[in-house]
Amino acid sequence: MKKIAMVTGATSGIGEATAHKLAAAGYDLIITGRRKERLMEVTHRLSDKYGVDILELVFDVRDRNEVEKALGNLDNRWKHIDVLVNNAGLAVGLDRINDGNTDDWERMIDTNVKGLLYVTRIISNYMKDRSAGHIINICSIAGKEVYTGGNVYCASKHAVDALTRGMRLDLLPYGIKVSQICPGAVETEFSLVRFKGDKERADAVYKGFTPLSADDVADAVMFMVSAPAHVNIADVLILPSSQGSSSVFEKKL
Ligand code: NDP
Ligand code: 8X3
Repeated sequence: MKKIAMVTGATSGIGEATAHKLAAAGYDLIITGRRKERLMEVTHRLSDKYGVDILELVFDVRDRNEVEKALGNLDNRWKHIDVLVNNAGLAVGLDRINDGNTDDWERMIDTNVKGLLYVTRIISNYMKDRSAGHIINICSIAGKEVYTGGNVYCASKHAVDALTRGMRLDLLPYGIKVSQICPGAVETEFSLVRFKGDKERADAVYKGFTPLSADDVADAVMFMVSAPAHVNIADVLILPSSQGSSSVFEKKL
């Protein structure tokens, strides 16, 4: 029987690259995101190229009712999820705490923490029923360190780091592996979202060094899912060679 992987936030960046590599490895896919057209494009591209079956589910991970409606009644064929990649997430703003925009804070906490929880609660029960599965959370170096202006984004990713470890303990008796990947700077739509469409500011983030690509992170996902059953690659910090910490870069400008 073919394996099934579910990737949240597969309309761009790391999620899209991960969906691509999983499809290339023969996984049937459940892909999710809010932008339906983008999801359809990904589906067409991957099913044409790799002949895999793809179920695309359009929902906002922040909306518990939408998540439950989309995932709560999957048919038996699609419930058989072997791998869940909790990738959907974002940073909004880089303001110091005193200047922080409370709407931005809520978007980050609701997406990165509560959204991940809503999805995980449902899918982990499908995995529990089969006593098998692998959940990979896309955390961040921001889940290990903090940087100026990173305050709430870093807190949300520190929460993901704590949840990964907590989930690993909780799901251990059910044979479910839980891992996380903590990337440094990856050139995706991440900074465009963080700076609310300001392309110049977003592009400047990646000037003067070679950032990670979404494919680099997807390769780490594939490394994790390809490990033998008795091996859990639990936590991977992956940085561009020119990045020393969350805020220290060797740039040639
Ligand atoms: P992108 O902006 O390219 O992709 C983000 C994905 O998340 C999109 O597919 C988006 O889909 C989805 N998403 C965002 N909000 C929601 C929501 N409310 N409901 C459903 N889906 C949502 O950024 P990246 O690929 O870089 O980000 C992926 C993950 O990697 C995030 O968790 C991010 O925090 C993390 N990360 C990124 C790093 C970087 O430097 N780029 C470094 C470390 C971690 P849509 O808009 O269609 O809903
Ligand atoms: C994204 C990386 O350093 O911008 O998680 O927070 S960082």
